Amino acid sequence: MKLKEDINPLLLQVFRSVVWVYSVVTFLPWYFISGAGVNQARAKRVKARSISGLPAGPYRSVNCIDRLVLTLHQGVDTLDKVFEYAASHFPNRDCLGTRELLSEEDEVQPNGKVFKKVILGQYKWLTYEEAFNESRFFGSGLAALGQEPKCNIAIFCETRAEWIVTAQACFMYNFPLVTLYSTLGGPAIAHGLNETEVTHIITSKDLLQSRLKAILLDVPRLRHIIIVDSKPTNWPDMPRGIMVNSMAAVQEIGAKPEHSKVAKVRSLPLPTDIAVIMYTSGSTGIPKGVMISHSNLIAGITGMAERIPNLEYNDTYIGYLPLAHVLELSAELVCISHGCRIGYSSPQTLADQSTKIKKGSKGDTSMLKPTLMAAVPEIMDRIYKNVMTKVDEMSRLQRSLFILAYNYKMEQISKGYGTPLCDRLVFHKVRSLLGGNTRILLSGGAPLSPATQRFMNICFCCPVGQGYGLTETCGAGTISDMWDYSTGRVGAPLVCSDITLKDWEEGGYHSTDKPNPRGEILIGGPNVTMGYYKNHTKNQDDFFVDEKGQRWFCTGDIGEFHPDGCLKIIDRKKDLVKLQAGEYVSLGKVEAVLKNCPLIDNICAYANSDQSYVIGFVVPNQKQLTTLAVQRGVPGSLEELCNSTDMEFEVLRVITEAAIADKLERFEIPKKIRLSAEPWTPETGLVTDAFKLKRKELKTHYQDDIERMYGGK
Ligand SMILES: *[C@@H]1O[C@H](CO)[C@@H](O)[C@H](O)[C@H]1NC(C)=O
Ligand SMILES: *[C@@H]1O[C@H](CO)[C@@H](O)[C@H](O)[C@H]1NC(C)=O
Ligand SMILES: *[C@@H]1O[C@H](CO)[C@@H](O)[C@H](O)[C@H]1NC(C)=O
Ligand SMILES: *[C@@H]1O[C@H](CO)[C@@H](O)[C@H](O)[C@H]1NC(C)=O
Ligand SMILES: *[C@@H]1O[C@H](CO)[C@@H](O)[C@H](O)[C@H]1NC(C)=O
Ligand SMILES: CC(=O)N[C@H]1CO[C@H](CO)[C@@H](O)[C@@H]1O
Repeated sequence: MKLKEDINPLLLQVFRSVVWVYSVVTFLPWYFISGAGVNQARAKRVKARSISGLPAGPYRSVNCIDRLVLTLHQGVDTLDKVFEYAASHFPNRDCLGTRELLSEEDEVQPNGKVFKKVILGQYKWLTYEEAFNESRFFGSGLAALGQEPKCNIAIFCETRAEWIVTAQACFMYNFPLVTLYSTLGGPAIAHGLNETEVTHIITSKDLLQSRLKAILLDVPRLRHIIIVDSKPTNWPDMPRGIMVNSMAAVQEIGAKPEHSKVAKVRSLPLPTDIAVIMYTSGSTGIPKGVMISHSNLIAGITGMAERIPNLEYNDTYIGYLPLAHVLELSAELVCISHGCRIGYSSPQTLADQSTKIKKGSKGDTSMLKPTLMAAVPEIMDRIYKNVMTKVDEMSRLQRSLFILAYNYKMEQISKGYGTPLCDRLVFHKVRSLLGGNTRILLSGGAPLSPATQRFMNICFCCPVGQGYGLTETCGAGTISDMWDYSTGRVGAPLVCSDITLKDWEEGGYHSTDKPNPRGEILIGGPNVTMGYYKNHTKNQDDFFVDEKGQRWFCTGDIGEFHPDGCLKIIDRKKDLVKLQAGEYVSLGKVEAVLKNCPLIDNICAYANSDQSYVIGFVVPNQKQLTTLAVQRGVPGSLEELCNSTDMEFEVLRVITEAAIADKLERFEIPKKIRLSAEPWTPETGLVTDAFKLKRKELKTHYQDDIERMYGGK
């Protein structure tokens, strides 16, 4: 996708000449130094092959065609050994970093709302040895408080250094760690804590007060609450004698000689023991706990690490996604296994412009200058839209230059070339948004739109990898090759997993399809988890063991394998609806196409099988909608615009044009829509933490509108 703009022909001429002269002068030496030819070959090479020779697979990475790779370092087969390995190899290197809070203030906005703003100081680091000791003492302290090996323990906490210290303590002492997202609803959290029968929970002061306190009565077995960020204080109003301790106090207990002696005889975990029970919100129903063993996680991080070239102890990773998400947990464990630094952050303090950072002070990326970063598409989309707004505000000349450079670089990238001049002059400023040192960006959790992926690739001057994996497969599945500049694909299988396509008759996907084999994605290998906690029925539906003893998970996603062994996600089984006239509509496909439309921030397509057409709920892009309204002479606030039938008609017209241009079938195009002024966030309960649509909740939320759009009202 190109950025479009009427550009002054003279300027175009000047730009072309400058670039031409520069290219001629530098091309030959540069071609040999940068190895553009090699880059191109590397991008196009075959990355995975079907090991059976059949189009359905199993497909396996060419880097491990004989057998899957299970461990990172010889003999390191449990997570406590991974940390021990790192602590003995990199004892004095920085491990976990947290910024000091210098001051905090409430800032009143012009509209009367109050925002909390913070000024943060330098990163303060724990070395590997210090972090290891802290974990050891914390584990032995928990044991002294009555926590038994192989009995579950819960963590309900924001992403921060103490989270990883806790996790490592639990790995060492073989306490299976139950993780819960902080955005899950009260009943879902109570369900998880009650189902896993935990007696101890690690949390933060904030979450205890705002979320946990209200549900304590529904978790009858809970006895101990450990707060990571509080001085030892009294918590008088706890029900039925629940004990509250600070993490520091528990570590002090654990450091006492009589307790650390117990530590010597701790029961060591086996590779098959459960390391984590991870509750995933899922897009339907109650959350499910996925049982992940030590060997699962180790296979997963082995696969992930293989896709990050030159991963070294001198890399810096910025941790800010929820650690209760398998992508973030695996990424941080990968970093620890290689001795990298992890600096902690949060979505509200990430950049200088972030909402909680006081104007004029530095955001976390500026301070940390990370080299590695993971992101979910939602965050990348936000950056994309921010930068584009900035570009719109530039002077005409600056804007034209930016767009010229952008389109020029896109052309060069697709040929395997770099554009050092444009990088230095034009994209330098955008790149500094993330600190200026990023060498790899990894996106996972949901599909990243090709436009955003290309944009990040061009503006941040580093490869943008896309991964595909689920909690059930321990995050492992595929990650795209860093040299691969194509978009819209999720890459080849990791070295720890095999991927097979299974025919799906109703959806019309077969491994014999031309030009590429298609079908439901099954992921197999040592990374595939032990299944759902206490749900035998669902385990039998979703998991199976093949005749060779390999375990498989049926993902419900539909994929297609390209000739170079890369996978493209094209559909989802659950999202298929049969219309009244018998046509099948894939809601996911319709949404994926329409989301590329700049007017649309988010869309949920909906169809009833007893109706003949598709409808949609749309979150329009505020800026674009306002512009469109001005053009059409429709007055009103954002909410009024969203309620106006005139605007509904206008947006529908734009959507229909985009859909036809992208070759959707006539019956796939929404015939009616409902515009929503409120964006969908995990807090509204309409999308999951990974920003996947929760169709059931959306349906309930828009019930009245559905009836109206289908002519009931
Ligand atoms: C960590 O603990 C070991 C053994 O208790 C001790 O020798 C070492 O000095 C400690 N290291 C740090 C950095 O506190
Ligand atoms: C907690 O779990 C027990 C069974 O383990 C069940 O009987 C009880 O209803 C559950 N309580 C809540 C509040 O979910
Ligand atoms: C880390 O060190 C290696 C060599 O030791 C070097 O090639 C690499 O560029 C360094 N990476 C960073 C991010 O500084
Ligand atoms: C098992 O999972 C299925 C599907 O999500 C759900 O309907 C059922 O209630 C679950 N059973 C238990 C015991 O949690
Ligand atoms: C827009 O419509 C919604 C739902 O129909 C209603 O609750 C809201 O008050 C309306 N807002 C305006 C500004 O008309
Ligand atoms: C839980 C699980 O599936 N574990 C398997 C992991 O892989 C090894 C080797 O393939 C198997 O022996 C385990 O049973």
